[in-house]
Amino acid sequence: TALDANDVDPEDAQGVANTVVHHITTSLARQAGNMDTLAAYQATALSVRDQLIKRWNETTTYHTSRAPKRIYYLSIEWLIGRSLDNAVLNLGMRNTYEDATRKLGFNFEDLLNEERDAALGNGGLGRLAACYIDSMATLCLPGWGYGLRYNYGIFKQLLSSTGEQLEAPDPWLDRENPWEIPRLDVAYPIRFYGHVESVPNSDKAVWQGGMECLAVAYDTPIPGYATKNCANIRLWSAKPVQGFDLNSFNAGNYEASVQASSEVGNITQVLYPNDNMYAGKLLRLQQQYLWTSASLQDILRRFLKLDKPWSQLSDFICIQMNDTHPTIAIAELMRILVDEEDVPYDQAWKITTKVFAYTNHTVLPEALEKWELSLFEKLLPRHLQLIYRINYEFMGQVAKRWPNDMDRMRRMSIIEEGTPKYVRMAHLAIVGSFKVNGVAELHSQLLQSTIFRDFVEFKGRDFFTNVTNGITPRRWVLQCNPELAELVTHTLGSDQWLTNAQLLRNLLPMAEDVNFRKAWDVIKKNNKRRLADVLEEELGILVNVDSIFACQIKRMHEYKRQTLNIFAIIHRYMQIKKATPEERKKMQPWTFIFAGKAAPGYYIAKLVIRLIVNVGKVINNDLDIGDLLNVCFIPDYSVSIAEVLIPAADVSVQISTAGTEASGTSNMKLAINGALLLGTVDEIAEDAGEDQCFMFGHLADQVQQVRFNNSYNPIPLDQRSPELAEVFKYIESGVFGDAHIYESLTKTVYEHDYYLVSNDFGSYLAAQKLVDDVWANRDEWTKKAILTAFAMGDFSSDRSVQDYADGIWGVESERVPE
Ligand code: 26W
Repeated sequence: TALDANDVDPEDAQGVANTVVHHITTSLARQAGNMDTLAAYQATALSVRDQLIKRWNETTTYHTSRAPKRIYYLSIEWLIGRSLDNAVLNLGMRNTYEDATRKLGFNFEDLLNEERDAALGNGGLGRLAACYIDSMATLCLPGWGYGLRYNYGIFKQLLSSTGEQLEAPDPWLDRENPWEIPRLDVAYPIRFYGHVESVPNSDKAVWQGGMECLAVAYDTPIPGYATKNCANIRLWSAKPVQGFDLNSFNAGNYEASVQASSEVGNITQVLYPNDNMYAGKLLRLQQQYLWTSASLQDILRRFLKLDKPWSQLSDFICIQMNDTHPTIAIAELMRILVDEEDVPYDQAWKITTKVFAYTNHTVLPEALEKWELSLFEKLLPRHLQLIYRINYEFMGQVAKRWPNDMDRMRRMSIIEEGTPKYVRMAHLAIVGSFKVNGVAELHSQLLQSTIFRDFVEFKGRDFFTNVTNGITPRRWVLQCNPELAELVTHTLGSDQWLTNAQLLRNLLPMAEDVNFRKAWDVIKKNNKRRLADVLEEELGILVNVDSIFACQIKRMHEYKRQTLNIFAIIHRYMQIKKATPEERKKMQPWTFIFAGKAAPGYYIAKLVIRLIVNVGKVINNDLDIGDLLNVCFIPDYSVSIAEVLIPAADVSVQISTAGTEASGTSNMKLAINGALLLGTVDEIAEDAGEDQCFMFGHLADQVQQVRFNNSYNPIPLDQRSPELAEVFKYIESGVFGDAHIYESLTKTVYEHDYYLVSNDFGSYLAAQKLVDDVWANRDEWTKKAILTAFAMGDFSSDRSVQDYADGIWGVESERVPE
C-alpha cells in the first residue's frame, strides 16, 4: 500500500487515492463512505501536505549540509490565497490528484472551492511577497519568508442595499488549516515596556521588567515548480508565557493574570486593513516588534549553529525588508549583538549594516511610517536609546560633510523634531541597510529625485537601485488560465516557459497566424463566459460576453482614481442616452468591472464604492440602452476572485495619477492574460510597445505644476473639463440617489483636485475612444492582445527574484538533488 507518503508514485492515481482515504479514516476520524466535499477537500489537502513535508524536510537537510548564504524575506503581509491547486500544479501532480479524487467520487474543481483564502494581506505588497516566495522555491534559492499568523485576515467586504461597504471579520482559521505545521517547540521570548539600566564603562545595557510573551512558529511549506525544493513561510503567533505574570499570582490576583494573558493574544489577532495609509497604533508596533524579534532570534540561532564569528554574519545571511514595517529589526539586531552577545557598538554597527536591504513600495507621504517618540519610548525603551546613538553617529557624518547645514540635518535626521517628535522609519531603514530599491524604473527614479534625494547625495548613486516587480506565471497563467497555458505549451512544444518566461517572446510572431488568433479568441471567450456566469449568479447582472470587459481591480484609493473611471462611465451612459438608434449601432459595448476594498476608516474611498454600485444599479436596469453598457462591482475582492477575473479581461484599467502608483502588479497579471493596457505611465507599456497600449494623461513631471495651479490659480471646473462638469451636474440631479450623498466626493474635484481627475478626464475619454476604434476591428484587437501577452516575460517574479539574488542578496541556487 501507499500509506507512507514517501512511497507514492506521482503518476499513480490509485496510490494517491489511498493516501486520501487514509487521512479520512485517521486524521479526520471518519468513515470512508461518509464524506462530504469539505471532508474530501481536507483529506486531499492533508495528502498533498505529506508531499510538501517530505520535500520541506529534504530541502532543510540539504541546505543545512551545504550551509550556503541564506535570504530571509521579512513581510508583514502574505496574501497567498488558496494553496491546493497551486501545490498540485507545482508538484506536477495535478492530473494524478484529479484522477484520484474522481475515483473517490468527487470533482476536483468542487474540492478546490472548499478552500478558504489565506488573506493575510491588503493588496500589492502582500501578494508580491507570495509571488516572490513561489519564485524563491522555484529558483531553488535557500530562502525563507517570515510574517505574522493573524487569526483574522483582511476583512470580508459586504455591500449594504444602498451600496455601502460593510466589514465583517475573516475567521479563516475556524476550520483547521491543513497548510500549516505548528512548531510549538519553536518559541521565543519577546519583551515589551520595562526599563533600561546601563552597564558602566560599556556600550551595553540591561532591559528588564515590563511584559513578556512568546512568539510561536507556524510553518507553511511552499513548493517550487519542477523542483524538489520547497521554501517556507514561518508565521509567528503571540502566546502568553507559561506562569505568566507571577506577581499577580502571588498577590492572589488570578483574574488580572488571566486578563493580561488574553491581552498578549491580541497582538496577532488581526491584520491592519490600511493600505498605503499609516495609522500609528501601538498594537501595530507590537506586531512589528514581535515579528521581527522572533524572526531575528530564529535566524541567529541558525547562524550560531555554524560556529562562525559575528564578523561573518553577512556572509551567511541577508535580510530583505518588505517596506519599512520590519525596520525595528535594525535596532533589534544591534540590541542582541551589543547587550546579549557582548559585541562592541562600532563592530555591531558594521555587522548590522551589511545584513539588511530595504525595498520601498510607495512615495505617498501619508504612507510613510513615523512613530510618535513617546509611544516608542514606552514600548521599546532600549531600542529608542540605540536609535538615538545610531542617529547621533549618522548626524555627525552629515555635519562633517556639510558643516553648518542645519536644514539638511533636520531633513535627514531619523528623529523628526517638533511637537510631538517622531521616529522616521524610512530614514532608519536607509541608514541601517546596505542597499535600497524601488519597485519599478520610474518609481526608483522618483525615490531618488524626491523623498530620498538627500540620501542619494549622502550614500551615492549605487546605494539605490531598482528591481522591477513581477508576478508568478504559475499561479497567474498556468493555474488561473489553464487553456491559455495549454495553448502556449503546445505551440512552444514545451512547458519551459513556466520557468523561463522570456520564451514567451518566441510566440510574438503568432499574432500574424490566423489559426492561432482563432484559438486565442476561443479561450478568451470561454474565460469571459466563466466570469459572466459568476456575475449572473452572484450579482444577478446579465452581461454581454461580446462587450469589452474592462477591469479595474485593486484597493480603493483616491490616487488610483476609480473616480476617473466611474465618471467616464457616467459620461458614456449620458452619450448613449442622447444617441439616436443609428448612432447607437456604431457604439461599442462595454462591461466595466470593479473590485476592491476600501480601508474601513477611509470615507472618500467608501463613497466611491457607493457611487459605483448605484451607478451600476441605474445603468444595468436601464432597458433602453440594451447591452451597450454594464457596470459591476464585485464585492469581497480576493486572490480567488482575481483568478477568475483576470483571464476574462479585455482591458486593464491602470489610471492612477502619474507618479503615484509605485508599480502595480494587477497590470502585469492582466497583460500576460491578454488584456490591453488603458492607462497612465506604466513600465509594462515599454515592453508591450506603446502602440499596443492606450496611454493618456499628464506625465509624472507635470503633476506638481498642475496640482499647484489647481490649488492656487483655480479655473472653474466647467473650463477645466466641460465634460466632467456635465457629469457632476447629472450626479447632482439625483439620478444615482440623493445628490447630497456624493457632495464630499465631488468637492475634492471641484476644489483642489489633488489627483488631477479633472485635468485628465478629457484625455481619458479620448483614450477610450481609441479603444472603441480598435475593438471595431477585432482582428487587430487580437493581434495587440497577443503581442502584449507574449512581451510580458520580463514581468515574471522569477526575473525579479533573480535580480534580487544577483544584485542585492548574493545568494545562489541550491537545488536539492533528485
Ligand atoms: C503603514 C501603512 C501602510 C500599509 C501598507 C503603508 C504602505 C503599505 C504598502 C506598502 C502598500 C502597498 O501594498 N503598496 C503597493 O506595493 C506594490 C508592490 O510593490 C506595488 O505594486 C503598488 O504600486 C504599491 O501601491
